[in-house]
Amino acid sequence: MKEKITAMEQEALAAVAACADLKALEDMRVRFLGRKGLLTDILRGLATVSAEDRPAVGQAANQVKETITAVLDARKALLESALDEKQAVDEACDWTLPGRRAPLGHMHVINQVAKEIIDIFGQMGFQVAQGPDVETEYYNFDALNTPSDHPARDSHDTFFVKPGVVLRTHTSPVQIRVMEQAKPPVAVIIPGRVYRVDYDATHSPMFFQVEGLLVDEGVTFADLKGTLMHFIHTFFGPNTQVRFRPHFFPFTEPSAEVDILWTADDRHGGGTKSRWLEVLGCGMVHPEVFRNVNYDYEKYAGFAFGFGVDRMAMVRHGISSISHVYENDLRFVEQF
Ligand code: 2U9
Repeated sequence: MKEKITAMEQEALAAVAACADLKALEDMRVRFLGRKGLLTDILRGLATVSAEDRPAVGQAANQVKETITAVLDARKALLESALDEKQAVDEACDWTLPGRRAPLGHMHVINQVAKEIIDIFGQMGFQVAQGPDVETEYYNFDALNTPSDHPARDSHDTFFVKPGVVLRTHTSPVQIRVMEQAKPPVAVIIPGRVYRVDYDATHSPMFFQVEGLLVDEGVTFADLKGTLMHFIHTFFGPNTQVRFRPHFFPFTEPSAEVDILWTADDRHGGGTKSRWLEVLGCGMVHPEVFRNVNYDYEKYAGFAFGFGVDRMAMVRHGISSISHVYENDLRFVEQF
């Protein structure tokens, strides 16, 4: 009898441990402890045990009942907590929700406009050239016929890295480098960052410029005018009115500034207003500049021009403050 009880205990412990879910566990409870279960069978057989042995056998049977009840309860708690965990995970995630798309970036408005400008001049045969942002005073000023007492050289206008070395204030030093390397004909366009000690609604200490240079035999101011008119009419529209105003630059002679008649969008219903806006500077390359790069100024002539890409972008898109352009607030940047 006692052996039967021990065998059943062993069987029950193994069976309970193997239960993978609550249903299987309940089946085992019925099988071992139920009214028609194995333990009940054993207790019925108690009547055949001698009166002498009966207390010990009965006690063993009770002991086994307690043991099996305990392992059933423990197993039940374990299976229930695993179930809770799975349910919690299932509820925390709504697997039916649509996925979130990663935001896609795009070219910054300044790069968009710079690319557009480069493409227009590229169509006319200009090649892109580039050079260093940190320049010597020679390339930034001297070679460009800028007198040593010119106000632009002042530390109030130019960032000095150390004596004789500056952050370039225009991309013009690149044209000097190009002419040192190549003989005419030369037709280059130079996009790049430039730096000036200047900071207000329309000026940023760092901004983007595009400059151009064309040198060949027999180049005249008419070539300059035709090239820039074509650019302006392509960039701002074919009916844009243009005027050339005499100006002064140390590196060009004669020099001019170019204005366009700009009609702002009538966003506030107050009627449209047109006004002249300065958009670029230009001129015929100064003979002194040619002398500095060993170009024969009796044989060759050239024109040059320059403008701020930021300014072009601001006019085109009606941007009121240049700081918007460089703060990279996504609410602004995403509009273009
Ligand atoms: C060489 C010879 C001549 C480049 C030129 C301008 C006129 C000009 C300014 C416009 C607004 C720069 O962005 S801005 O501040 N530039 O007006 N730039 S002619 O002339 C050169 C360049 C290189 C060798």
